[in-house]
Amino acid sequence: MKIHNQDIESHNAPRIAKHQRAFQYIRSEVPEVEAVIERLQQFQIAIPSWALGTGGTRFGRFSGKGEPGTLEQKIEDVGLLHALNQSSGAISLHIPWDNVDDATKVKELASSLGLSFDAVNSNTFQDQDAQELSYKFGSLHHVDPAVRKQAVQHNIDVINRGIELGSKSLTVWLADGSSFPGQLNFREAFQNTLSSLQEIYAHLPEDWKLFVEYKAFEPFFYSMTIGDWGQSLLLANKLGPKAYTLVDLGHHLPNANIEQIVSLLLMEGKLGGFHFNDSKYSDDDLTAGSIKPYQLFLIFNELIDGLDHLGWDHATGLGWMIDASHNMKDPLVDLLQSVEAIQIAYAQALLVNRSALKQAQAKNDVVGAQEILQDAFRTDVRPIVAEARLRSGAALQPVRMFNDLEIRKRLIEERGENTVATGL
Ligand SMILES: [Mn+2]
Repeated sequence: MKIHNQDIESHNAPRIAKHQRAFQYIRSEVPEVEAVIERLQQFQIAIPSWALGTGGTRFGRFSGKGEPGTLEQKIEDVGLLHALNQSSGAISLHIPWDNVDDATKVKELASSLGLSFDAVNSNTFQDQDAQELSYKFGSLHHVDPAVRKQAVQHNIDVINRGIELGSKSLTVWLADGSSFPGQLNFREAFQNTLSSLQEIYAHLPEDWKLFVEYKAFEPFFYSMTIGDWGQSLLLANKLGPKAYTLVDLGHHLPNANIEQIVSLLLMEGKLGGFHFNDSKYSDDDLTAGSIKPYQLFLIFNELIDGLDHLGWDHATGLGWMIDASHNMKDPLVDLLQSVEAIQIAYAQALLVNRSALKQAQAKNDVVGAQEILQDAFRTDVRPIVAEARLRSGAALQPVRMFNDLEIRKRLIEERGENTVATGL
């Protein structure tokens, strides 16, 4: 199915007067509102292809209906999100879950929906049917050079696929680690990983980036070979200028100060990619902003400060992506909620009075500094975010429009009840 401009207009028309009242008020309160709207319109958040179907847990998967069964249908789903919010203008593919048979056709479909291809993701955390050697004991860090070679070749194949699609980055997340003391020699595992990544790095085109993602635990419980930002940064520094650390919000131990990590990675010019989700305990992969919205705001506060310090563009300086798993809600609705939560946190962080904050810090004015941050966080910026959507030709209330148009019902009619999206 497709959403037409006329659908958007019919949704917006009865809501416009109420929106204008709310927007007029916030405009009178926030002098920089036009600059914030412009930033919001430019800010696009990539949607991962694996988040469009129902995710499972270790205990089961309760499949949704009308899931996208093919890559084309996944692209169409992201097209629906983008039509509703005009802020989801990119899709991130996962190889081999997404089989690209005809790159030209796939590219044409994406661009007809206003979408580009974000980072491509390799997968050496599962064994595939036709695969010769197993990744049970790891991939790029494996003790057997033949397994490492196979995993390196897979990443090179993914880069080549990405080149055909117009991607500009490769994300490597490794499930390499150990579950019992003594299982691994840490130093050798790290050095094997480094030399494997060096081979992959050598195949990166000039204008590409390599994102090294880390994760504190899972699937292994004693050690992860790239377990934290220090290990990722060490690899990125040794690899060279095209390699960066990728921060996934769910990949830290509980209560880690992620905003400080972000700040220091940007200080080094080594933060490259960002995965949004939220969690109560660890890698819960919940809707962005659903559990700790203040943390999300504080992270954006540091992202903006760091990006501005480097002179990097907010929209293009980092690869922004949602990395979540939806096993309770309709995945498309969950993604709409995540995008909106990210935009709200970003808009609030744009409102922080940075010169006043600097002055407060210079005077050790602890109360003043806290007040400045909380004043921005407690500003209801939803009418600003809605105005940005309105000006971009999107829906004033994307979730409401999704429900009113009965989009899921129509997708089930098109695709049937039993389609299952590839992924976890
Ligand atoms: Mn991730």
